[in-house]
Amino acid sequence: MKDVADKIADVVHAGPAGGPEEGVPGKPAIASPPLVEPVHPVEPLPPKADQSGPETVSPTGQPTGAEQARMAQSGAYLTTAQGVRLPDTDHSLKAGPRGPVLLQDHHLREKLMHFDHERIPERVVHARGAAAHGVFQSYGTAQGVSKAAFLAQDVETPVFVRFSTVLGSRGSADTVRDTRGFATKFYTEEGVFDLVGNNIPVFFIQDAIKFPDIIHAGKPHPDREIPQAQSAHDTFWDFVSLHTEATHHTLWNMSDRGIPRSYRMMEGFGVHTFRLVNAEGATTLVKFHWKPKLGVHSLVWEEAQIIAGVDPDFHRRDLFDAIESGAFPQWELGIQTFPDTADQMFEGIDLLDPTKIVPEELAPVKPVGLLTLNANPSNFFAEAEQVAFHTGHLVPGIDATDDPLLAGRNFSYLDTQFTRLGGPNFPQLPINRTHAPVNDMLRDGMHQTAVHRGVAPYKPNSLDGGCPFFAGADTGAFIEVPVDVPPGRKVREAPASFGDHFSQSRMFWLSMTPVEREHIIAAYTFELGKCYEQAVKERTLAVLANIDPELCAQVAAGLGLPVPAATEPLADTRPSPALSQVGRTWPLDGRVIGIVTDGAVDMTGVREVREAVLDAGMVPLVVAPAGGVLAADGDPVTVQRTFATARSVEFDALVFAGLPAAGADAHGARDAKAGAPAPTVGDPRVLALLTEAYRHGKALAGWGGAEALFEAAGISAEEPGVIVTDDARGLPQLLELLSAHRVWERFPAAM
Ligand code: HDD
Repeated sequence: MKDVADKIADVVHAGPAGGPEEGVPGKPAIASPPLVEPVHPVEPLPPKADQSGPETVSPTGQPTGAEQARMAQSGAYLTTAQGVRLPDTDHSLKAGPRGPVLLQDHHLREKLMHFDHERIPERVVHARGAAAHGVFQSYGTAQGVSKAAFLAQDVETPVFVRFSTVLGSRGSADTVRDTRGFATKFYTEEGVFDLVGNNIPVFFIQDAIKFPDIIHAGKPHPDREIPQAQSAHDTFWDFVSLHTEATHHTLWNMSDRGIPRSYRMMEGFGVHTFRLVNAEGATTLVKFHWKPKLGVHSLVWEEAQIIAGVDPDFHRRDLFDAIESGAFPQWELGIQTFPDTADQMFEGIDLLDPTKIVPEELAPVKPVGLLTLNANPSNFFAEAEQVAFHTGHLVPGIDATDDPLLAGRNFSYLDTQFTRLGGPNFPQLPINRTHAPVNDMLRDGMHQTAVHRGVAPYKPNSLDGGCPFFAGADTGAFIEVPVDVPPGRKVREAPASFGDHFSQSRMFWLSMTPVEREHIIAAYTFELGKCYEQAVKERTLAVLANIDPELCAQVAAGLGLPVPAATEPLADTRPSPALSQVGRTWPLDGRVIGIVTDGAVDMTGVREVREAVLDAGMVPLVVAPAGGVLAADGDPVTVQRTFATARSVEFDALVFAGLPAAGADAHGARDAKAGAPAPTVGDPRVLALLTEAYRHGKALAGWGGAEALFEAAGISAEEPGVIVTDDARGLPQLLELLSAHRVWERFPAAM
């Protein structure tokens, strides 16, 4: 593990202060271009990346593999789109150096034309995201319930996963309070299967016809187009307080789940109930879960807000760095299974209602395979932007149910790609292309890149010898499972069971530990505190009264409003402990430890801590008064952050490594010789690091002047989560603290 963590330390930046190690390892240095191109360059060798193999063409006539790569980029000369070599791209063609630009400059025209059209519409929701390639290794444990080939024992399936926020635009911050998307494309041997889920197991609405309403309410106000990527505004709360089936999802958003620590530390849920079909044709209802190996962890709200400013790409960077360094994130895919009964209920829970979960205590999640993300996109646009997910992309053995939300999604995802990707041929884009042979009889259309053969793209035909042929009835997809459709009349109504909007909200609330409840109260108080409309706040309080009187009273107190009475009797429900994120311990891989040093006093101690952090599979970042390499006494230590560039939110714990005790030159005094800020405990930036980390429940350790520093910040060395030692030996205790994610005892002081 040390190697991996060591690499993360390098990738997680040399950072702005970086010394000689700056840059991303593994990436060759890019030499500055010569000012004058040689007149007769030797014929260039093929690009290094070119893995020339046999020229292959897919069944739809599209080039694949090396041929596909060659189409994107080949040769060493700059050319036009038509492949004509160019001697100059810096000057437009003019009638003399000071003369007018000539219309005949095709290169100018083509270059600007293409640039002018570089952008495509961003996704109408989930526009902001990050993605990675990986592999899914099945355990075979789902074989009894599904005949899907990728779920058979020990099958390896390539995957592409895109994580996202929902509300913000493409350039918005990662750490906003929002639901996160967790969409997985499995390139199975039987065709593409997309599991298009979220990090929250329920949804705001029960019927897809309400999707435009909830999204219009959550997006910025139509007049001012603010706020960006936020739910803390009137239109959102107006809608969810009037439309109480959104209560459960909203409560999850207001909990710590709305601000994940990392994409790597999020659960994922398929949300809907799906139907599995096994080789014998027997059916089972199922809910899909992704369980992260690193556990489920969150930011605290102040941290999330600060990060949105200091590193808006926090989650994107975290995913990229982890994968780049070899610390591949992993999730187990799990299933909860339920008998496929006529009423599609389980223990009184309506399985077709996407605002409901089935507690894991009632139906355990059985692991069926392991997802490992092991490669970053090589081109963000081509892959993360052009990937097109669809809940209707199903393979034999997995089928949809009559969940009305799912039915609408199956319609909507196909539709949205026409606008976003410009026509019906988006499945031909490399990232969307199935790894199974395609012979679909779909023809022509905008951006058709395949050169189809044959003369009879219809069935039945004799002119192409009847080709393509049908799959056997037991092997093909979209063979309808012969389940009964309940008799009824055409109505615009929901079943009575969909009318229960509060019982599971109460279950979620009761399942939270005290510190998680405090966070929820603080979140509602913050969000509603940002609203202007009194009626909206009051109506939301009335909703909260139906979840829990304490929750309602506390939020009302924060808003300075009276506490309304509940309009419904409180649900008699039991908690589901599996919903809480607090109380367990987790692996430490990839955690980031800041080692704050003055660069002089105890470099041996700094080295020891750094080594120990690496040994534990974590990432040490050395924070010093100025950048460069510290080599006072022996092996050099590279500085990754300076007092000017470090911010506490980047670290999971801080070690104050032998800083000198408070001295005469406190508060920004300067070391005359080095010209660097004096590294005393009085430096306000060090104090800010410490106090923020403390407020956010992070473990703190140190020796030397650390105790004095803690005292200066009003932190007693006796408090939980504070370790003061004589030298660098306090680390084992620190690791123990870290495995619980935060020093939970420190809340509610921190929010
Ligand atoms: Fe959706 C994107 C997840 C309901 C319509 N959705 C989108 C993405 C995720 C989800 C993860 C991003 C995919 C990507 O990374 O490209 N959506 C969900 C979940 C839902 C849900 C878990 C409820 C259980 N969605 C939902 C409904 C509708 C849509 C009810 C419309 C009726 N969703 C879309 C969309 C998007 C989309 C407009 C935007 C971009 C895209 O599809 O490709 O069609």
